[in-house]
Amino acid sequence: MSSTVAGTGQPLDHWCKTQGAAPAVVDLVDAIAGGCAEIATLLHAAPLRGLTGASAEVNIQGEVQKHLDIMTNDIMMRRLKPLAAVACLVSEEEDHVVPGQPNGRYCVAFDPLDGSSNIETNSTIGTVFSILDVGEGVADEAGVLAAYSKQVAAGYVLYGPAALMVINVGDDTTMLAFDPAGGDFEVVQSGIKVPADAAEFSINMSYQSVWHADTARYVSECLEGKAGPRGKSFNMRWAGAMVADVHRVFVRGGVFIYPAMNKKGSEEGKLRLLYEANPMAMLIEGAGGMAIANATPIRELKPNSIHQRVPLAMGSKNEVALLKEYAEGR
Ligand code: AHM
Ligand code: MG
Repeated sequence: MSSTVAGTGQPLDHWCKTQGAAPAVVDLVDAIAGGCAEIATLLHAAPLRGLTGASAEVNIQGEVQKHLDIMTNDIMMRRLKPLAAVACLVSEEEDHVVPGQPNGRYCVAFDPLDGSSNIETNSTIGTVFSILDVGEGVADEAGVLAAYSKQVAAGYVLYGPAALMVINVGDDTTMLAFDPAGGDFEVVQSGIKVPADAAEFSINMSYQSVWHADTARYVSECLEGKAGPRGKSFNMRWAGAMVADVHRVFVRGGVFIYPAMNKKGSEEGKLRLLYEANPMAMLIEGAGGMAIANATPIRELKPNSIHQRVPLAMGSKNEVALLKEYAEGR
């Protein structure tokens, strides 16, 4: 008996409509999907075109940009900026809010290429996005930050052996796969549910010496296995790209952690609230999981800048609840 789940053939825009997304949001999602399809093609050709290395540019966060960081950002900007519904854009690769159209009402915040240190090893990378209803004509940082609770859609596209999209437009978290022949994403699994319990965690263990006590306690109890307080064995995985690590959580449960650390520059972890943590949090919550920054739900955090970093733990509800309990005692 095969455990393969075939696609339903339902295209992305049709699925968005069945979820009750506003027509303008469907248009935005469609444009994002088009951009991601273009990025998937670009990534396939990148080694042949000598595009897997670093550029001479550094972004506002002091990170050296890869050629592909810049090119994928250009693709998303080119696709989104002219759309009537776009009030403004926020990108990991842009220092400031980028204005869209005067009557646009939405801000699309995105990381065009997440996990870009995986580029040179030909490992999984992705694009992450969040759509905020900022109100007509809002194109400044204060306006974007004020709309933090008006998130109408979120998703990511993972460029692995297949290009997969996981998306939520206000209801179900659903997975779609890109069909290169048809040029569209089609539903492969709707209404994803992250199991409440799991026995797999994902954290970069090399930072152990600078973890806070609550993170160290959670991980060491997992490592103690059956004989320890958790009474079961845990597996560990770290892909080095959040999209890949969180995708695994959607497929088989688990917890993904990028914590606050006792290390200069990592006091608030690494991942950015607006275009990395928030979109993943909407997806995880839509699938019945939990997403926290220390002990606070990610989606309740009021951002103070567009590139703000947050500590992050997300995934199976009971695992994240335990991390929250430990963080409360910090
Ligand atoms: P990026 O957006 O610059 O690629 O950074 C984000 C990535 C995440 O995808 C991943 O989880 C993390 O950085 C890995 O960081 P580290 O190398 O510290 O483990
Ligand atoms: Mg990133």
